[in-house]
Amino acid sequence: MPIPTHADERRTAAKVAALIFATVALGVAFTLYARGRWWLPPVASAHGVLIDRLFYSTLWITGAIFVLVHAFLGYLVWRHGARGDERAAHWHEHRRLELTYTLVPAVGLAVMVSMSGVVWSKIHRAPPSDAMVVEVRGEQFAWQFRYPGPDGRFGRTDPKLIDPRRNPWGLDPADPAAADDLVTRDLHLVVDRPVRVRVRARDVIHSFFVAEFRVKQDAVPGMTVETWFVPTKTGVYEIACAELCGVGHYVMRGRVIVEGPDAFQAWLGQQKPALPPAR
Ligand SMILES: [Cu+2]
Repeated sequence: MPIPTHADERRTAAKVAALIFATVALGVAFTLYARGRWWLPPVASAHGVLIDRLFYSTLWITGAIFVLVHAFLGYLVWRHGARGDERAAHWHEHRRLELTYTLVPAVGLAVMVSMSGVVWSKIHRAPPSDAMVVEVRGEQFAWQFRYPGPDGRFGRTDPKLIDPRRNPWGLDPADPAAADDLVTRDLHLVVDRPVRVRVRARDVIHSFFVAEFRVKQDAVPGMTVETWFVPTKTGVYEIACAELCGVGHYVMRGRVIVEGPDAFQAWLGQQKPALPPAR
């Protein structure tokens, strides 16, 4: 068998490179075609628009740098690796070069960090005073929701009072504010109305995630963590638990229904107080 020459090796390398490139390009094309959309699900909240803008600007900035750096690396390999007998230039202490490759990325990163800081502060500022409040509770392996009822106040709860059938939320009958609390299987929200979501967990850590709202908040046992957002599109969305929480994690879904104020009031009117009547 003849020993491959340098030219043979280069031809083989070029074929492998072309094959890898074609595989990646075909993979991306098929994925886009099968999904029918470019990437993220259509955004349906006010904060989501800010997050998407930040996401894409970060992607374009880092993506452009990634391509440029690798193109430069490729050029160097092509230019200086061809003959294989050149020695690389080598020196110590090049003040200007060192300052350049330290300061330019530092400034770029500082700009991106402050861009995310602006979005973060907008998302985490105090919610508007007219926001409605709802509680979300994760448990293995379902979601439940609690509305405060006409008095606008959530009643006291106690894990010791939890009865899976009669009192799944552990509402305390001794607290008058608990008498009108509503516990529901679906989360209903009003379009364009800010909502404060109090996220809780009954057993282990779960995560309240609605992709279209770009909202993701861990549900931690023993804590009530609040987050808020404004749903901007009517429709039905999926809550997917985003924290591996046990064998049934994959079926831990909930539904969010975003509707007009009239439909919401009509639905709310049909709900019955969760607390069992006193015996
Ligand atoms: Cu879960």
